[in-house]
Amino acid sequence: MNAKAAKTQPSSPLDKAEFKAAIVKHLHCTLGTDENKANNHAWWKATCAAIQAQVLEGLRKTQKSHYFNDTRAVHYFSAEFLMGRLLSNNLQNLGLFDVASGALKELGVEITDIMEEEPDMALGNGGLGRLAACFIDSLATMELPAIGYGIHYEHGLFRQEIKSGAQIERPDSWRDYGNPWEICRPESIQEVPLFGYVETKYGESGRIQKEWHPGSIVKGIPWDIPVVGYEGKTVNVLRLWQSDSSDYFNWDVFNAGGYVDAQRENVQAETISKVLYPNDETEAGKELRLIQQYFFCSCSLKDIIRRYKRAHGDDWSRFADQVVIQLNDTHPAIAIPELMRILVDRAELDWDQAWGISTKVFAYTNHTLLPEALEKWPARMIEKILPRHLEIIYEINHRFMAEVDKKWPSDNRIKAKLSIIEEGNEKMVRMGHLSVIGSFAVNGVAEMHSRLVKSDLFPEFDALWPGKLTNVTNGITPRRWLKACNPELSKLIDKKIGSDWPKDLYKLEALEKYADNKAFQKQFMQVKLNNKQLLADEIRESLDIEVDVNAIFDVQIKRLHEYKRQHLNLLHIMALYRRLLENPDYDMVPRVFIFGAKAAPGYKLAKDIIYAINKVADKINNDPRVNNKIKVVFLPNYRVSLAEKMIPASDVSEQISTAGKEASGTGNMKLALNGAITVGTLDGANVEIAEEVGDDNIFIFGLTVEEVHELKEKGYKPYDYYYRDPEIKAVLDWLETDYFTPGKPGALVSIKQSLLDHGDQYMVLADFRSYCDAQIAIDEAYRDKARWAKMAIINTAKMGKFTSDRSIKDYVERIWKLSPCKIEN
Ligand code: 7GP
Repeated sequence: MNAKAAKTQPSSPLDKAEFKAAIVKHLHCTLGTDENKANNHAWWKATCAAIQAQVLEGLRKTQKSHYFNDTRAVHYFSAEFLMGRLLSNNLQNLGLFDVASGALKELGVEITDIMEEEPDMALGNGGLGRLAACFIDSLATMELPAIGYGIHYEHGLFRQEIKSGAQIERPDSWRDYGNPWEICRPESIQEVPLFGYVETKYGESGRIQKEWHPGSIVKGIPWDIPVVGYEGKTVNVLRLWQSDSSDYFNWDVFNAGGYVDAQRENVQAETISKVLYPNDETEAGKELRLIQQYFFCSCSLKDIIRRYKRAHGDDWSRFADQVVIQLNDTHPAIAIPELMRILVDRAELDWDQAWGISTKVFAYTNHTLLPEALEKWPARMIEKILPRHLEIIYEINHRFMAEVDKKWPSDNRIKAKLSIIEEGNEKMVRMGHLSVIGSFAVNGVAEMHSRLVKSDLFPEFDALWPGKLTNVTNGITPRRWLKACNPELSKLIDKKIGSDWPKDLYKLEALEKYADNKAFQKQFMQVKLNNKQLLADEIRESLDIEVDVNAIFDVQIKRLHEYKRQHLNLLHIMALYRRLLENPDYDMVPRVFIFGAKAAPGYKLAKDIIYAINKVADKINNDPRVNNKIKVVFLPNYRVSLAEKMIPASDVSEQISTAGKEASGTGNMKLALNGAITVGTLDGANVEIAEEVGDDNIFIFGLTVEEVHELKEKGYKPYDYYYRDPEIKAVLDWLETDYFTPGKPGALVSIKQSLLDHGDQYMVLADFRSYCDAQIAIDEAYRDKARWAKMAIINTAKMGKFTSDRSIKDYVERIWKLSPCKIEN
């Protein structure tokens, strides 16, 4: 190949001149505009198109290599993928960020400006969805054959506006002006049956045959988002299904006369993938949600089987060697009876053979112990939408009950407890039980959580199948959560210890020996200060609030939920405010309390807490007596791209859930990686973070899980704390006045009621004093600049364990048994 031909190879990394030419070409030929007319949006699109050309070449090679090597692959089934923006991440992973930014600069465009044009892909609620996004980044980086399967929601998580302090939900329209990263694949459309009835037939051999006559059929259209691994070798895909009406008319049902009624069950096909349910850790229980779950599982399974058959025809004996499916919580659990249906009714395998395959294919991750999040579907609803699946679930349960009977003969209590079917007024199907029974491995997401999954949630399952329940501690991708979001710190680290840490995060430990080094401390804290300045600018622009960058930036960012206890943070802020009013000389380091949180639209108290934070903020921020010692900032519309700005600028990371309630947390890892010090309970992955950084470099407070249990047993009485601690009483009573809501007394009273009259389920008052003490310790530590810098550096240095590459390595070695596949040119 001559030199010129080599240059035009789209897969060879572009230099600046070529990149410039590519952007201009796309401006002209893809967007039909030119350099003089283009606005930032057009520049953004042209830049994405220039990158996408490279990415697609990588994708083609990856798919070819996987096909020719006939690789075993993991299929990550998740109703949520919270991807955020892709431009900066793809550039970083391709090693093209500086080239692109230089090329754009020569064209008179700032890359940071056009990055702001990209809408977040907010196809998830919170932790579970973002974890899926970090995992597919790691899978591609580690050159592992993997596909993410999910739903192509037309509207992602709602956009949050704050009006007079209250949350308003607005539709999210991330695709209104097109998404430059996705490719539609009409050649891989699938059809999904719904409703109808099941016919029982008797075959020649006397074998009972079941035939499902669906009442309606919808179409699943796949959209592929390329997932670029770090250093750009493997490009996997995230395949998201969009629903549409099918061209297919169901004569079968029509002709069945009496069942013409089934036709009326028709859901509007397009509505299936219209919106993401905005509930985080609460089960929605809505028919459309079950249909969404079945829709994407059915499309994905058929897609997997189509690919398998291309290589192996009708020989099912190798299916479980080639395919492993990870269920991201129970949302995709309906895939278990769906695969059974395909194997038994369609492929005509006998039940035991089919079950043998199926239980080697599925593995299940549990993400929460909260009872309100454990999915249960009315049997009646499943029967209506998926009549054949209900039969299969009953059959699975019937055989499982026999196994239980062998282990615990004639023990009806245990049978009732373990059954997939919960008997009661209304028969319910427990998706968690179905998932445990249908999977070969079940994992929790942090050591402590997995221990509680075994001891509290599924103890009998653990006894029945020792070793099936296990732990894989969560992780985060350091490519997005340090390299891309904190370029200044990344460059400082590169200079100090070399640049291979993004693929081997334990390398950061080499920073530890500089933790006491004055010069390095100064550089490290200067980067923090610069990041704080950027966030301060953002706060001024979006809220017109001035914050002092020398104050402690104290950050709590996560979904709004009582168990996460944003209101504990708020009560402490009110207590500080009160101390300042009583004693203007009250000695404290100035602090900016920063919140970001969305509340589920139907979660009244969560919305009340947002309102309270905003009302308290208004008052404090405008009270001259506070003398700028406290500022309270609620940044609206918390999302991935906002997290990327807040995390590098944080000094203190609030991880203050009631012990035993936060399965893992992953924001805790992101903040510590960027040098924020955690104030936290011994909950979720905080426990492991404390182990890594050491007790001197974290502020732990509050009841332990055991103490929470004991206190519950003995009878927790929140009023005792109210009467015994005058500060608690004062701040709670304050909520009842109209001090923060002039003219509207009682507007904040629901918070007080939840903590006193409704029993303070999450033990906010029990932990209040110990939390205040931890905050005083933070204040003291911050005054000692060298001590604080050292703590911050050690936090960054000790986050090696929390790379999602380590989580994926654990999954691969212990559950998935995958091997990497080198990508050939
Ligand atoms: C979250 C957990 O609350 C969080 O602790 C964990 O870090 C994260 O999953 C990833 O494992 N759970 C959810 O986001 C969720 O929606 C309900 O759980 C099924």
